[in-house]
Amino acid sequence: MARLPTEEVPPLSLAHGRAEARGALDGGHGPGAPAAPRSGAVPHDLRTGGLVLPTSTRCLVMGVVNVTPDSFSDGGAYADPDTAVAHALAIAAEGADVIDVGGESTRPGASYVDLAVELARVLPVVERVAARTDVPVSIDTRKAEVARAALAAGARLVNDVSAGRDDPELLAVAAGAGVPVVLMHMRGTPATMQDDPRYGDVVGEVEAFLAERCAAAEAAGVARDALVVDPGIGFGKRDEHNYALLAALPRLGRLGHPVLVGTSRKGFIGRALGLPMDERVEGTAATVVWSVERGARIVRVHDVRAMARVVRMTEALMAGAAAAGGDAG
Ligand code: HH2
Repeated sequence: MARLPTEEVPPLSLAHGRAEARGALDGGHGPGAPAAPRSGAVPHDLRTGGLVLPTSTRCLVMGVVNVTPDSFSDGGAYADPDTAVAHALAIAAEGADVIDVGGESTRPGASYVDLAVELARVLPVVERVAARTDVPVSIDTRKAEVARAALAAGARLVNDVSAGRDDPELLAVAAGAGVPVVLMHMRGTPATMQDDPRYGDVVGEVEAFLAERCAAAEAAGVARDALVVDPGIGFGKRDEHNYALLAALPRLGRLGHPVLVGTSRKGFIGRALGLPMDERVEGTAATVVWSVERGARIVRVHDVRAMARVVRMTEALMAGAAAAGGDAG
């Protein structure tokens, strides 16, 4: 791996206090240098509400809080607001850098959730979590009205799996609030996306889509350095498409924005290992190592404590390899 000149590598900065703080790699025993992604591309940081999310220097962990009865891996577990708030605070203590709250399942086959229902699910949770932790809350929604209300309630990022296509007003809402936006690739809608997805060149098509959605977001007033791109693992993709996109993360990083990867507990892991939903933590860990090493700057995960450690260890290995001058073999 080529080493970045030191002046191109900004110092590690913490956006906020963390229970499992990255704490200079255990009191200085680690290699101490920030990890350079394999692609060599250094994405920008994200700024929101006075916080700097240091996506130029490390991979952040986005912890999932699904306030839904039907999400694919944890549906119903946190549907009650008290349970959802407690879970959000628990994953903050486990090392989440961002808490992603969603009130609509986007699993394959999921149907549309009414605005009033989605608002009633997420708002009490966003409000209470934002009041009780400094860890920024992101709102996982396709609806401008939900984004607007969640931002007013204290959310500081918007995560839109439709990349601003389902409700074009969403991009203007994010622009007005001056918050980062995750733009994700999806083929079709959750209801139909797994109906025989086909691509001629999945990487080229996803890359072109993300570039076009970034341009659309900028045209709507979103700042360039507020954009995050996401290949949308499992969203209108066969396993071979997921693998091709995960192999192409360095190329997607060259779009110039932090790349978010959401593999956690997804079906392709279950199919690779022949394991059910509740036994996919090791498979998820493998995908997180892979993604971090190929430049992902946010991983969206359910198992925060374990994956925060996986990310930190992967970055320690990368920094150690860079300090040693690359491949030792
Ligand atoms: N995956 C899910 C939901 N939101 N957002 C981004 N940016 N990237 C992803 O890969 C992603 C996402 C699906 O996971 P989950 O939230 O656990 O399930 P459900 O959609 O069924 O609630």
